Amino acid sequence: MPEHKRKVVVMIPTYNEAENIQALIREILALPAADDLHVLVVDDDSPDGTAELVRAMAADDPRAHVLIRKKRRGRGAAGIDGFKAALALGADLVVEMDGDFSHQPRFIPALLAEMERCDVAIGSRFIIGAADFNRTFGRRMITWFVGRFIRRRFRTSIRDVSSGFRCFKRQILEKLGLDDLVSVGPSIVLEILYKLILMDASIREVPIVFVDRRKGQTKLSGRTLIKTLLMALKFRKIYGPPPLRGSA
Ligand SMILES: Nc1nc2c(ncn2[C@@H]2O[C@H](COP(=O)(O)OP(=O)(O)O)[C@@H](O)[C@H]2O)c(=O)[nH]1
Ligand SMILES: [Mg+2]
Repeated sequence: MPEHKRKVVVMIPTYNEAENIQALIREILALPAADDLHVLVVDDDSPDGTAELVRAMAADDPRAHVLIRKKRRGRGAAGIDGFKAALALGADLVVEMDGDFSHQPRFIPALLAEMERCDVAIGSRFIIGAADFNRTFGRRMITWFVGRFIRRRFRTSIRDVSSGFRCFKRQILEKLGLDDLVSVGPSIVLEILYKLILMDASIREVPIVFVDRRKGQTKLSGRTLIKTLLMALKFRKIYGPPPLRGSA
């Protein structure tokens, strides 16, 4: 057992999650945890008032925080600002997750427990004990094909390469070079994974059950998906090729 309570910041990028966010924060902050749990919502000035709802909670609970970004919108840019803000809050561990209940708070304790053994724990849909539920068949197929393609390209045996439900050690985020990341959109998830592979970070997967978003709508359009894949093709050029699997 660590002597001091680890400070854990759960970082949630949001765009129009007013229908989900308050219930989600309440569930996270009610988790039984030996750690000092905080939630940081990174909202891109959502027109539906997501940020105001979080601000109201933050006024009553010092463990709830909100960062409002008024500049360029984007899941990636928000994530980068969110990681930096989480480090500034003094986080020992940073969890990233979606704000729509697809990533269920009940899996956070398993991610945190795994951090005794790794630098990064990924909430995975594709290992024993996990499941990818309630999405359309088409969406599941896309995730599967993208995963197959990315695994080869990144030369990794990680099963769920596109999971955005992950926990990071502070030290690994500090080493990652957050200022140099190029993704503005959802390709950030893949870009960070690629950099972790190049850094030879120790990564472990923890089974989760992924469910469809509870309320509201996805922001991932077909166009964004294609843009994300095209970005993923560039990482080898930008950062160099991945090490051969099994090499020392
Ligand atoms: N800050 C911010 N968050 C975003 C943006 N786009 C999506 N998100 C959030 O990223 C998470 C995943 O997005 P979602 O639309 O559910 O994508 P999907 O799960 O791939 O269908 C959710 O919490 C969204 O609110 C954005 O442009 N800015
Ligand atoms: Mg979602």
